[in-house]
Amino acid sequence: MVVTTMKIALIQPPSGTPALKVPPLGLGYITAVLKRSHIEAKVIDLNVENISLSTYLSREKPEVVGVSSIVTNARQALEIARKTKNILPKSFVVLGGPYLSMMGDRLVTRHKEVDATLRGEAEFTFPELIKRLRNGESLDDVEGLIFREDDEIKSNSPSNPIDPLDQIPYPAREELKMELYGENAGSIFTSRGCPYQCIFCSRPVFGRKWRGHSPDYVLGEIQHLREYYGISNLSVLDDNFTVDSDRAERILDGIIAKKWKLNLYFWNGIRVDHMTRNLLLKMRKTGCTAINYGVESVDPEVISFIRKGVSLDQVEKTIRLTREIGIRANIFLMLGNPGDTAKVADKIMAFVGKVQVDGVHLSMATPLLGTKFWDWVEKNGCWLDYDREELLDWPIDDVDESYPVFETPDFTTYERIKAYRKTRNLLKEKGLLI
Ligand code: B12
Ligand code: SF4
Repeated sequence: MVVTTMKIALIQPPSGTPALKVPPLGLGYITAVLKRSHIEAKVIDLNVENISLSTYLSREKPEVVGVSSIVTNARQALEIARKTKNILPKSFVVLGGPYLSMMGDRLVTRHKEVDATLRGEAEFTFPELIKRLRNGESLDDVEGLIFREDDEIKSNSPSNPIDPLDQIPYPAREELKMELYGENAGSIFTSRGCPYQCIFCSRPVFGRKWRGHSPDYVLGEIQHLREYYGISNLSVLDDNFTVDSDRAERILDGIIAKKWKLNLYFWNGIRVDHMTRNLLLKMRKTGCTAINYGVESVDPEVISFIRKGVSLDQVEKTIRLTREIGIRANIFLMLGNPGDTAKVADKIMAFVGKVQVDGVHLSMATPLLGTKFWDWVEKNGCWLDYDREELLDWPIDDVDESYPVFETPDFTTYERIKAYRKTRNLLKEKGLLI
């Protein structure tokens, strides 16, 4: 397909409830790299913008429509692709993001409304794709691309993780409606990837190779957020902020030296075994108010089974230390991991009774394609009525109505739902559910 003029729309699909009001940083990074080459793209986040997509498409007629997707908005992403093709049959529709990055070639194979998917980090591959489309060149070696050509599906080799990370510009937040993101407007990535082996964790985009931005890059981005958007709530979204503790300390030292008043929140989970008194004290000094620790289970056998690589002793010690230093210690827990039984509710409540935590984020354990957890269910569990081909019914797993997608002989569907609801209710009664 040859596209001669290049009008590009990048769309973040709506995610249903709860609404996701977090700036789409992935689209922001891509837009920033495009801008460096003087290519414009219009970013539309349907979670916060009240516009009719059909009207927009009919009026503006973008030639390339890129749609971002995670597993919970995959259905909406495909719906946007369909709508686009109905209104603009000649447009080139490409999907990106974590969902399709774990799906292999099955989306392009099954969905004629999707011309291509672009797996992995796309700051360099997407501009390359645009260049090829604009010049009518072959798409054969655009890394990460899976596309349809004359009814044949072609799958190019994957792209490499971007390294060094500082070569990418800050996300083009000026192209986002930053005023609509409330306290999440200050979301930031200081690193990508994680080298650990937790069996449930899907890292289809950032992968296992950890890469950190330099402290100078990070401090510059925080300064930009403060100056241009008046941000004081800073949410660090890294998969693993503390892999390089020296780098982490230098970032914190920089914030302290600049005397910035920040409400720093380590939102996406920090490993308890990476925490030291020194790091915590520095976090406190920067204005850090809360840390979410990725604990996942309070059962030592389950922790070992899911290869979290920490001990309950470390969990308890780090939570105590965090609270002692004056930072709220929240924990992420999953219910229904390999090894869990109907007793899990009691175990969780006994744990939170013994170890004072400030909050618990409870999820129903749900396997993502490509993980060892998925393979374990294939071998040891029994899938319930669930779309395993496209994962379009993947349950949002941290709400009351969540449901299991598999059961095991020693932890049945009924028991899973009962234990999940019971734990959530008990945590709610104690004011601990976050
Ligand atoms: C912020 C975040 C959230 C936020 C908002 C999500 C959002 N705005 O989409 C919140 C808190 C709401 C959230 C919730 C959930 N999340 Co979340 N979340 C993240 C997190 C930490 C960061 C996302 C992000 O901004 N990344 C940064 C940017 C730079 O990366 P990116 O978006 O992937 O973009 C790059 C590429 O993917 C690509 N790309 C992206 N879009 C597009 C579009 C096009 C056209 C192209 C070509 C390329 C492209 O280029 C970008 C630059 O390289 C990721 C973890 C991670 N490491 O990404 C998990 C992650 C996306 N979440 C995940 C999950 C499972 C969830 C939950 C289901 C968990 C739960 N407990 O319920 C819920 C869903 C809730 C719901 N209602 O739907 C998974 C998704 C797995 C998957 N394979 O789809 C991830 C990957 C975490 C993980 N390791 O498992 N999440
Ligand atoms: S859960 Fe956290 S520590 Fe484990 S592999 Fe994923 S990002 Fe790394």
